[in-house]
Amino acid sequence: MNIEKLSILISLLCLGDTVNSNSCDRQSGCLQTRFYLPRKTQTSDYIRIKTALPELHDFTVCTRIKASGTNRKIDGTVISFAVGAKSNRILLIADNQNVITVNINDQSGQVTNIMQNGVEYHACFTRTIAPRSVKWYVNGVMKKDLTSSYSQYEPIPAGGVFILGQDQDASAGGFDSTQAFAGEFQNPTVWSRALSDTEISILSDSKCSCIPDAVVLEATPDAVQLEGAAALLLPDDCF
Ligand SMILES: [Ca+2]
Repeated sequence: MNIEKLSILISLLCLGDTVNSNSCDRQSGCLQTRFYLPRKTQTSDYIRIKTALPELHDFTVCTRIKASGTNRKIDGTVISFAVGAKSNRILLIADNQNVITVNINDQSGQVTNIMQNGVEYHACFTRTIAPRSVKWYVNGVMKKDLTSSYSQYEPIPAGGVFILGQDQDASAGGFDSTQAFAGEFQNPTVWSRALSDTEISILSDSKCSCIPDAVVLEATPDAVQLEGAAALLLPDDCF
């Protein structure tokens, strides 16, 4: 383990509380959350996170996903964030041709999909405006630099509708059953800054690790609206 990683881990230890072993869970950004969408081709099933996001310049989006589709690779919409008339402000979607698209402000970057159905992955992407950068990570490792895929790096406006499991073609609607996602999400989180490679590696290494600095969206029970057959599951044990 390198020194930077060790120092971040030490700063995140939940010291000083011997009464409640779950004290870390109450810290912003540390709650373990887990959701399940059972059906692949239903537009009625999704998870909406009602938190109003601030205007985003730099940001990071991470989630654990374990898809239960029938293709070899995962397909469907992981995250869809619409603001106003633009429904692809932030969109993470896998198609059935082994391509994952990372849409930011209606512009798309594409990566080859290495994520198989039935296997759990930690997936993240980061965006910074100055310098311009978009990076795609799987299981704590940067897999593709998507910076040149985007010709404009404008802020993402505040507000919006954040949904897991369906692709919005209109605000909170316009879903397409072929773009639905079936499977599990854990710890979906948005930060208003780009996490470092080391921080993303720490998040991937353990479900119970957390990077609370600059969290602007997380799936706390009060923020989550379950639609259709979407279900809240008990979190996995930490590893
Ligand atoms: Ca669509």
